[in-house]
Order: sequence, then structure tokens, then C-alpha cells
Amino acid sequence: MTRIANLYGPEATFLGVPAADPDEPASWTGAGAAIIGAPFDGGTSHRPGARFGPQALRTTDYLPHDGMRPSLALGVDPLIALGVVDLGDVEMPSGETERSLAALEERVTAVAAAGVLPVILGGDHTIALPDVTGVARHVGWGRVAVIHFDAHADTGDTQMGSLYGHGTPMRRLIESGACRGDRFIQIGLRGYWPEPETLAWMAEQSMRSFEMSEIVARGLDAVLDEALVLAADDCDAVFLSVDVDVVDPGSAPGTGTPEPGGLSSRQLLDAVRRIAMESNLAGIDVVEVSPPYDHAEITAYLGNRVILEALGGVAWRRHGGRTPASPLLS
Ligand SMILES: [Mn+2]
Repeated sequence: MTRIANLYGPEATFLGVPAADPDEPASWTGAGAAIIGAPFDGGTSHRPGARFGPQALRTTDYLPHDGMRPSLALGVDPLIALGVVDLGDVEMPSGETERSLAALEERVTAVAAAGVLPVILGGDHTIALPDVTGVARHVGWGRVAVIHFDAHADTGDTQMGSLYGHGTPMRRLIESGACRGDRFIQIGLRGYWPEPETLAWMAEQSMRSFEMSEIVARGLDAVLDEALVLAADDCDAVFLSVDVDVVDPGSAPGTGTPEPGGLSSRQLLDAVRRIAMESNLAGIDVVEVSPPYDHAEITAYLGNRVILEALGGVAWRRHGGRTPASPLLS
């Protein structure tokens, strides 16, 4: 199969990083991280459009698309330091969920097995199932902790009668044993779903779900302290899954299931950076950016920066940037 640059748009790589061809391992196995587009929104329960997410996440920026992004805060350029490449999109036809998820799992598994950090651009949250599964196949079954930012738990048993959809991937992952329920950490839940039966199932798995009410009461820093300790306990790596709807719809309107009262953009960016700096990240996905519902590219800009903060933290950890505090503030 020839490389698919962007399934639904003109050819472009993430902020201009080099393109790599999945069928030519020499073009990507030496990279520190690889972008994988997952343009699938067949699992949405409400507003679609996340299939256009990968293209928006790759290209929404006012700076030159030159493959360089030196971080002011971290003193390191993650795209250069890690040698990030872009493998293009996986072919994921909206009407063929299982075929689409299998294709993505195969791609993520191959990237992880090569020792390259997979960074998957969604797509709706259905893709977390193949994303975490592929990483677990490399790191070890049940050896990956998940830190999951979301307004919703995504632990439904079924979604409109289907096992696969953006409301069910976290249950499928725990059922399969790819990751442990008691190392599954959720941050930002709120609103009016799921129902008590699903909450009871989550409690049986010993999932740790930090609802917005707890974050407001304790502060996000204290929550992250606890989350990072739990994620590092008897696991070998962390998968970071960021559903952009964890952020308040006022700052992230372009998404399928907006739930008022979320994190600020600043909180999410700082949290993602800190997790990447303090964890052994083995995979990242950023999901549920739906450009047709966006305004002034607010959500696409945020998603692009979430990816850069995550990569920045990884680069800082691996390559030793300067201390994160700005000298101007000392
Ligand atoms: Mn989600």
C-alpha cells in the first residue's frame, strides 16, 4: 500500500517534519517519535467530524511549517531533539469499524516494536483501543498504565448495541487485560454519564477517576501528584490519552460531545507537559478534535499544542533540556 499522507486533505506533515513511509522502515525506525493519523469518526455517538482531526492537528499553526518548534519553557526543540517523523494516515473507512481499528493497531504495534514513540492523531476516541493495545503488545500485556484526560469515562459496555465506539474503548482495554483497571487513571470527568451500572463496574476494576469536582476541591497539582505515583507503581510505561473535550467547551468548542465546566487550556497544557516530563511515556493520542464544529481554529490550535507539550516533555526527559523555570522569573 502506498503511503497515505492525509486521507481527507492535501499532503502535509505535522508542522513540516519529514514524511516517512510505513513500508520503508529505514525512513522511520531511527526516529524518536512518529506521528500516525487516525482519521476515523465512525464511533461517534453524536456530532461527527473528527475524521478531519489529523489534518487540522498537523497544519493549524501561525508559525512556519519548518519542522522546528523550540520550546521556551523547556529549552529544547522536541521535533528536532526527538527526530519526529510523520507516517501519514492509516486507511480507516468510517463504515468498517473493526477493519479500521485492526489497521491502526497493526501500525501502532509496528511503531512501538521498533522502539519509536507512537503519537496518534484522532479521530474519535474509539481509536484508544487499538492505540493502547498496540503499545501493550510491545511494552507488556498489563504493564502499561493509562492516564486518560476526558470529560467522559468511555467505559460503556456497549454503544447503540456495538462493542466498538467512542464510549466503550476503556472497558474493552481493561477486559482484554491490555492494561490494568487499577492503573487506569482518568482526569476531568463531569456531567451526566455514565449511569450507575457502569460506575459500579468501574469501581469493581479499581479505576481511579478524578472528577472535575475533586480537581476543583483539591487542585490539579495535587491530583497529578497522586496520578503520577499510581501510574509508576508496578507498571513499566504510561500511555497518555487526551480527549480534547476535557477542556471547557469555551476553549475547545470543536468537538463531538461538549460538556460544560472543564479544565482550562492552560491547565491541560501544563498537566500534559508535567506528565511527559515525569513519566516513561510509551504512547500518546490526542482525540476528538472535530474541525467542522470548531470556531477560529481554537480547538485545533489547542490540540496542536497538546502534542507539542507532550513531545517537549519527552524530549526534555530524554535529552536534558534546561530547567523548566524561565530565568526571567528567577
Ligand atoms: Mn473520550
